[in-house]
Amino acid sequence: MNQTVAKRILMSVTGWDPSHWVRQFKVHAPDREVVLEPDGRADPSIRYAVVWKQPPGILADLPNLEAIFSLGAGVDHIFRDNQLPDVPIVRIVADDLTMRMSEYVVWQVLDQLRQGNIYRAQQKARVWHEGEQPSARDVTVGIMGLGVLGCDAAAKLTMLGFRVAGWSRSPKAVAGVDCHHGEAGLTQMLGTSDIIVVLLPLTDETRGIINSGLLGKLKRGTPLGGPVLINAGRGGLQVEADILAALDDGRLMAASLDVFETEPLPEESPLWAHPRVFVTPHAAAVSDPRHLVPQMLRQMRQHEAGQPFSDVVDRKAGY
Ligand code: NDP
Ligand code: OXD
Repeated sequence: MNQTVAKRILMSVTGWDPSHWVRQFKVHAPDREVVLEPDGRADPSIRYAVVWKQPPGILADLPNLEAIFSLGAGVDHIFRDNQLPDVPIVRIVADDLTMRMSEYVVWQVLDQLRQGNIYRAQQKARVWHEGEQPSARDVTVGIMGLGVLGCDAAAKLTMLGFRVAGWSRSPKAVAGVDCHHGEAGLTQMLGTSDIIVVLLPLTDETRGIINSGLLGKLKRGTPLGGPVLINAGRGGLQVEADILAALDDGRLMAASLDVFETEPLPEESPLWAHPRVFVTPHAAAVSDPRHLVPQMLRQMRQHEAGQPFSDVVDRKAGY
């Protein structure tokens, strides 16, 4: 096997254009050939697969695959394939992506605090009216998912003066954050938070977690006029019919949703036109190949030098 063949990478991407990624691999590793699926299927020279929603079964057919790299921080798109080979799955943990997600969270939280929705409507109607102005110190933000992204968002919100709580699967201690875990911990956090930010992975345990039961546990009478939901985790975490019902019966005042049960969000979804819903097209934190390709290549080189991969997914936990 010659050097070039030994360093082949398969890219399998559904839903967006992989050309920027291929270009970055060419710039940073001209000695590694990137093969775009459907080419490269069952190719014995492929050592790494770089994927976003790969067709099920294709990875199991690669006889010499050594690792799977996710093009996102989330890996639920990989686990939709139930014939995965037993090789490490490496996900994205990168400052660039983390900063983008915290920008989105801070943007949405501040827009709620400073009543952006109301002032935009007033401007449209040429209305000059100064509303109530709650302070960040009066507002508690509860973050579901205290991982890489949740912890960074928590630190930035704390710096802005918000009270911050968080919920994770295992018990945690995070400076400046009122940490919770378990069912009872979640109930407590929901009942004491004014804004809920969801940064959970989609797993068997978390699927559909944002449902009528959870929305019924949200705090009443918050300084913002009602509880607010911000979901930038995954659409599969939420039951959209339950969110709409909660918006309409007053359990929820507003929602910022970046992710949806079906993506792209179908044209007929009532979420598009709801006056208290802010929709973004799964754009909270984009994976930028300029930053992420060099990081993946570093991991490949480390592996080839006999070192373990970092940011490896726990298959049993599903994230
Ligand atoms: P991490 O794996 O670092 O953190 C996940 C957090 O969720 C951890 O705190 C974990 O708990 C907690 N968690 C997992 N399962 C449960 C559960 N059953 N009950 C309670 N807590 C749970 O992930 P990241 O922070 O890097 O990313 C989070 C998610 O954000 C990704 O999986 C992805 O879906 C989404 N994402 C969305 C993007 C977008 O553009 N919209 C961009 C990037 C990511 P513990 O600490 O105990 O392990
Ligand atoms: C991710 C995403 O998981 O962009 O990184 O959704």
